[in-house]
Amino acid sequence: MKLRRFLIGSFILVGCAGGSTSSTNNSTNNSTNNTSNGEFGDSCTRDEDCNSMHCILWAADFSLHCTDECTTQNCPADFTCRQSSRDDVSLSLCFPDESGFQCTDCEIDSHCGQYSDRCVTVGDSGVCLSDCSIGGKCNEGYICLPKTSIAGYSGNVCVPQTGGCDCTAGSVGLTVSCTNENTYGSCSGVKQCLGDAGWSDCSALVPSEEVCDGVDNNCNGSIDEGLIGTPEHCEQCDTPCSGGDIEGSDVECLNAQCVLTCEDGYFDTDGENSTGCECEDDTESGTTTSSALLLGGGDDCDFSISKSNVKIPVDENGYGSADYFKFDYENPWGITCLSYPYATLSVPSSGNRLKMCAGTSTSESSWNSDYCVTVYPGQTQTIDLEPIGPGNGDSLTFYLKIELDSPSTSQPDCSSYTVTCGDE
Ligand SMILES: [Ca+2]
Ligand SMILES: [Ca+2]
Ligand SMILES: [Ca+2]
Ligand SMILES: [Ca+2]
Repeated sequence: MKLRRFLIGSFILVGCAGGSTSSTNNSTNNSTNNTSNGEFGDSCTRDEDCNSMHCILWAADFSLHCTDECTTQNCPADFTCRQSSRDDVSLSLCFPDESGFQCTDCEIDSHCGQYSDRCVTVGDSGVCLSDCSIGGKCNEGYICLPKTSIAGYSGNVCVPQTGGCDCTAGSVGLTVSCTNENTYGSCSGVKQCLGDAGWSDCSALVPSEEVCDGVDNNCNGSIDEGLIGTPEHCEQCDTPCSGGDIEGSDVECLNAQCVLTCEDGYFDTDGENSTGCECEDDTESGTTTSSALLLGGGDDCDFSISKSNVKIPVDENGYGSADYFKFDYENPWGITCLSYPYATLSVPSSGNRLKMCAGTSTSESSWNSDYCVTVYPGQTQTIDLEPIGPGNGDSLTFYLKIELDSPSTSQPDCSSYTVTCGDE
């Protein structure tokens, strides 16, 4: 009974049209496909998915497919024209020959699925038998006979030729529906009477945990549910999204496409998912004047301090923050030393156009715009900073800000520039 109620529950959830399913072992293979053009045999989830407006449950793969209306036995091979429901005789549809219920135990009609199968007393107990009111067509081993169901319905149903659903020496070849059930689900199939040897094994799948393999392993009507479309099975089974295990990188699968996202401070500058967000911005240079990296200081002529391995990464989604540096300058006592502090920026030819400005206050708004340079890729530019009066021992702290000159037109880049401060 568990299978029947599960079938009915599933059917109501998806809300499709009614009718009686029947199918043989191999009946659906030729007609089933995974594309969804709404044609006969195409997968569907609701009536509106089908050109015919009829989406029904097929027992063989326990999933929903489009079918067609019929009036006589003019359905494709391995399909039978049956009434669509027990209560509505006006609509007939093509159902797979194997219903999933034939000769299974029942007490009431609804135990025999959502369509037109009936629960009929055969021998001492109730069994499900398929409706054959249209053209009297039954599977091999069955004959279409008038019967009255337990509920009192009178009509033609497919009755085993041997008179019962039991497997006896006289009913060799009788095929009945069967299920394999376990904690993972319930799969339906058929078994055949082998005579004295009893029933064959049930042809149904043994339900198992759903794995990504194109098969409905747990027979719940969905193939690879919860797996296809994940980063491990993004476009199809076993096509994992790469790069997610790289520091600063995350990947997700959106619409069957691997999408790489970078954490703050990381950039995908090569556009390759497999390398993740391979470009990490330096963190030492500071992002404001007050957090500026101290390059060092000089209290004598002709000093020079350089800092390389600093960068402003750019990728398709954005760019790193501006870099701030500072250095201390003290004019020596000797009046022969000319105080000409400077700052130099060198941009590699593969880099973006950068801008460097300098000032002597932590308040950028007070900086003199004369102390700015724009540096093109492959070039070096110098700012000659404010001289300090000779020989008086004054000292100053210079601040430097380096940023993209044109963020909107900058190209993906992870190259490092070099900044130098000193006195000539
Ligand atoms: Ca499944
Ligand atoms: Ca599967
Ligand atoms: Ca990358
Ligand atoms: Ca930086």
